[in-house]
Amino acid sequence: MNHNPLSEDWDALWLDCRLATMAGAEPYGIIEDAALAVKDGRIAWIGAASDLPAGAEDRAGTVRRLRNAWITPGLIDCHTHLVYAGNRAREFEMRLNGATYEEIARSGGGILSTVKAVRAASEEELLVQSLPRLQALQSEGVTTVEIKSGYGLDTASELKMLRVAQRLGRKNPVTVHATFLGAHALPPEFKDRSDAYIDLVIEEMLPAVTSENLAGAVDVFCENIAFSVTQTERVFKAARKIGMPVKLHAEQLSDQKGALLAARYDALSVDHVEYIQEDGVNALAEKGVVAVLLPGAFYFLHETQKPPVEKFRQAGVPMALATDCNPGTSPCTSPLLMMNMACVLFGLTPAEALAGFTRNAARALNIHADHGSLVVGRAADLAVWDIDAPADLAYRLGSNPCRTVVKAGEVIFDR
Ligand code: DI6
Ligand code: FE
Repeated sequence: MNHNPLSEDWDALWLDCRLATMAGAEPYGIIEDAALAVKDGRIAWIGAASDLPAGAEDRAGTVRRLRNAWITPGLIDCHTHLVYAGNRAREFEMRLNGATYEEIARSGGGILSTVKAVRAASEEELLVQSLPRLQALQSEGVTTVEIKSGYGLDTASELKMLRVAQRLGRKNPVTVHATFLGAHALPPEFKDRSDAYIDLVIEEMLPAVTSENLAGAVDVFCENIAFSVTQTERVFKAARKIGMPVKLHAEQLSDQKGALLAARYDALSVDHVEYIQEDGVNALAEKGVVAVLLPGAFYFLHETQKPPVEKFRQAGVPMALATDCNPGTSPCTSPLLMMNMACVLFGLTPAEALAGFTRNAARALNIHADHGSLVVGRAADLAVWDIDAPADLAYRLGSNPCRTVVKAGEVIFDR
């Protein structure tokens, strides 16, 4: 790496590299023997090195030669619950020793055990416990992450979770998109009173979240073990009233027709969607709603119903991927493993898997005008990989070939 203090045109020039731009018609948008220049956190030049203007190296403050490494857009994890306290390894062990969900729930396990731990934790403790999960994502090239609330289930605890999510974004070189998921589960104090809890979500939690500007979207778990389509629509109506976009945990365990509702409310995404039917797929296609596939939960729960990938392809529904990092059904902080599972379990191609963590994940967060593909003028969020081809990223099991991560033009780690 050379540093030319005199030159001010570009902040950095990356040479001897290959680019998977994830832009254009080609699956990867590959540029071989490439060069990429960065200025003020944005991509200033991109293309074949042979097309660089004369004296390009003198125009760059820093020149980095990558010895033919690959550069992709920084990865975007568009669906996580990574802020939480405690863990659920004990119930995992109970399950593998034959305990039923009921026995686990009766012994205090399940989602409500995480709720109890989150309510008991201070904001600092939540931050300390969540930071390593964020850093693990960053070590695999993640530069943008979505983080949901949903383990507080009372106003103070939901706000606490979202403040932690926002602080993680301020204190670390990663962009955090926080999502309010108050309607994630029914808290014990509202047992058998789910409509009253939705009243609390709409009348108290949502106004408190928006008054502190703690979230940019609203999500609901629409499922027979969570909230109905009618209850979901009440939350969506409240979100629409204040101009907040919506997302939906939909059709994870059954076909509740949540995707139809989400499409009617122009949702950014519907997530899980293993049980979505033709009507739901067509509704998503009509409105350009992204289907976020979450292979981690499918695998961890030993599910058998797969999302209709071929129907999504034929209908032109963009497919994103995410870790769904959460202590109960997807204790995972590896986008690379998710890419592999999406290919092996769901039949995505490696190119679709990488698009799932780049341009389509960007679309699921409505940031695709600026992120998720390498195009001049867009954010210089980059991941540098020691791989032979982009397909390596979904091919490998358990190794991490990420060499360097760049956030807004700044190298945030370099192996
Ligand atoms: N679907 C899931 O799989 C997780 N939440 C959701 O809406 C489960 C969260 C947990 O078990 O802690
Ligand atoms: Fe989730």
